Amino acid sequence: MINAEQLRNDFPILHQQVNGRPLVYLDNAATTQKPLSVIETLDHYYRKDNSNVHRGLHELSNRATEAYEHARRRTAQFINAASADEIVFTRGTTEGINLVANSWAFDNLKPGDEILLTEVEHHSNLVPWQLLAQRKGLKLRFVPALANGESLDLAALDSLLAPPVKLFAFVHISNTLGLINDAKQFCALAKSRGITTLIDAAQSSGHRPLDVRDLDCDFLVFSGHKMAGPTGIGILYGRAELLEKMSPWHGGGEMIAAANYESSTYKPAPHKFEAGTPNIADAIGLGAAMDYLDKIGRDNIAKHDMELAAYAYEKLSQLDFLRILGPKTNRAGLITFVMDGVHAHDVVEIANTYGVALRGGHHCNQPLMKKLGTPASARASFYLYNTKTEVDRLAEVLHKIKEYFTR
Ligand code: C6P
Repeated sequence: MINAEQLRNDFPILHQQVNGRPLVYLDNAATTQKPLSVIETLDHYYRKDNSNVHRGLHELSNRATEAYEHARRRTAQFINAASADEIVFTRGTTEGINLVANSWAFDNLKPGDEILLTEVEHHSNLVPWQLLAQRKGLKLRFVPALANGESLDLAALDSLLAPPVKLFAFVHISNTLGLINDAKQFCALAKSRGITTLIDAAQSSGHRPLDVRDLDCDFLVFSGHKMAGPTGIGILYGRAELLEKMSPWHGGGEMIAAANYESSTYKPAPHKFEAGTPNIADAIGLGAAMDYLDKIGRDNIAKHDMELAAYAYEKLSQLDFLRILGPKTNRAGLITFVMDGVHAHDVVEIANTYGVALRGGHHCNQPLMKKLGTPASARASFYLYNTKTEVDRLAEVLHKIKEYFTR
């Protein structure tokens, strides 16, 4: 099991006071903090190896290229992809989804085709499909969320997963509800009906084991910064047969085999999707984050997250002035709530005066918030360095906030 108190020593940022109190960082679904090993990897890269990749014939360029390609192989191993050629470096989850929309989906979907999403998607797994639907005459359909966001309507999913749906793109773990979708079952069902799948793993990649061959998905995307890695780097996994046939999305240097004035030919995947100088340092930093997480064990991280979430649910459900959104059990490491008569932004601002970092707003889930009948909510999200004592602090602070507003 995880010793969170001990792991906190790996995260220098946690050891500070905010507004005169020890920082309680509970905004991990937005971005996690970075361990020393990641910070030192970035520092080492810029001090010793910094150079451009894939072009130089000099020592530093060779080192940078080797470290960058090592990070790609490390990622393949991290998610059990069949080959490093199935790993495309992106800026993050959002860019990965836009790449699939503008390449695979643009090329393969025709007017009248449908894309199935769910009602709990983050805007980054909604807006790219809306943009594409407008350009191509496609229709979007949605698997409904059941009352209070406790689950998806699985019976509806079964009937919606049928022609003319060509793509099912869904979130693995909801960033607002803590709802965990059975991604393996969803992919199996889609595959049995000839439907391509994309998993948004932004909230799961650093929190539990991920095995793309076991999930049997076609595409999977995630962001480095939500899993102890740097910002500005993310991963698109694509099944080799699909990536090989896909057109490039961005054009430029690095991705061509040969260029002429009229037309060009492209390198094979994944390089044809990485136009321009890539984010070399942060890809290498992401590899270091994967090493860090695997040293702890992603099974252990998942258990720790879920234990904290269950503890927080139990504590916060005793506060009769809160409405908690999402499932009662089997909840991923976050808890989102609405306080009677107090706007979520006020909750977050006052919590900050006690050193507690929460997130408030619509969490880039505006349609879901509207469906749940609230414009905004406050969220506490956990990671491997959070403790039950911090959850206790959160509960105390919520009490104080309620008292303040009822005075
Ligand atoms: N959610 C949150 O506070 P990017 O910004 O590309 O790294 O990740 C986008 C994204 C996609 N899917 C899910 C499920 C997500 O949670 C996020 C990011 C953050 O909840 C920022 S809005």
